[in-house]
Amino acid sequence: MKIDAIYLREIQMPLVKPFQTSFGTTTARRILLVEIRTEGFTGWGECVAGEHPYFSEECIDTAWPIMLHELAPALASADPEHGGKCSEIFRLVRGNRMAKAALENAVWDAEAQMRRVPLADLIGGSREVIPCGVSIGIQPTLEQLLAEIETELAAGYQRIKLKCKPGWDVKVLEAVRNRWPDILLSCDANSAYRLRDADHLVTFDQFNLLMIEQPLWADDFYYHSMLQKQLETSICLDESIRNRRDALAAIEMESCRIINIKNGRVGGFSEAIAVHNAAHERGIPVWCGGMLETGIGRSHNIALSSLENFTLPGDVSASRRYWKEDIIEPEVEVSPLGEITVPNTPGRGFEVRTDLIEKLTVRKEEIRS
Ligand code: OSB
Ligand code: MG
Repeated sequence: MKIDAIYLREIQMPLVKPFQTSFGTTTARRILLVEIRTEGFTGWGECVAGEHPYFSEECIDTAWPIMLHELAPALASADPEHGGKCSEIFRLVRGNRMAKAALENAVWDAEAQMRRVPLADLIGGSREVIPCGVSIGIQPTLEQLLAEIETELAAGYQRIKLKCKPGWDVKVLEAVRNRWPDILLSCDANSAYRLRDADHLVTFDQFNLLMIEQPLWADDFYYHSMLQKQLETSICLDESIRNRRDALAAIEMESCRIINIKNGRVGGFSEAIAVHNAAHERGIPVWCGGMLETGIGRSHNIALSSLENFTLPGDVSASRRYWKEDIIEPEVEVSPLGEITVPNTPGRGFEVRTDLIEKLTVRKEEIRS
């Protein structure tokens, strides 16, 4: 494809309600969007890096210059044949996977439009609907958490994931399990524990959790494998899995029994598909994680979740849980069965609301070949 121009922009959007994890609270998102103009089509990508480098080393203020000075110029002069070529084009830039993913995914988005196929089909997806869960942040009180869970279950969501940390874990899980003995329930620590907490984490086994996500260090497989030996509950790795080789190492070492795949965390669709395939071949189920995305990232997550081995409900949920007004049309909706329908129209399957994006834009750059 001949790339005419790449636009980078930052938009700012307040969340409907604050989202608290073990590493902090987010009340408004600063989001870096990519727009690639090519042969009459416009591909969109979203950089999922956070406002701070807390989830990973990347944040929006590191992704911006890397994209502006390194990745976007390389891409604009390379005219890639398809999305799968991007990793080669970005080869010299080490790391910065969220920045790379935003550009690569915009190429896949444009390519799907050009070929007149749904993005899900282009990446090899087969599901018509995807099962959805929700990730619920740490709340000011237990009562507020229970009310929130009640709302999400009534909306149909198939799995409840609770953010946890020392001091917001056993008592909370106990109260939730007592109230809802049969729901699919999991927790996500975002690296809040240490191996010395193993005896404490073993007590989570009594709550029949689907998984405990990323209990230990973000860069670790070894100690997770030691912890997994002590737990009945399956460990799911999120932060630790950066690419296919990491997935293979984690599976081989039995550091986890489930993998969370995030497009941004692994560097885009190509590597996400590679992680998916590696896990699939080894009988390890995967699900699609979320990073408080706008509709653009969300539409890409929906396409990714259509791959066969995404058997567990993901964190891909309705636009209205995050935004008063999303930047796509229609907004992402979840059925009363807790499912999202994978679009069957060419491209990402959602229109981008460019007028609204223009209003939300706080900075913008153009890159030409
Ligand atoms: O660890 O999955 C995570 C949000 C921001 C950073 C990390 C994570 C999350 C979530 C929210 O859990 C998922 C979502 O609803 O988008
Ligand atoms: Mg997580």
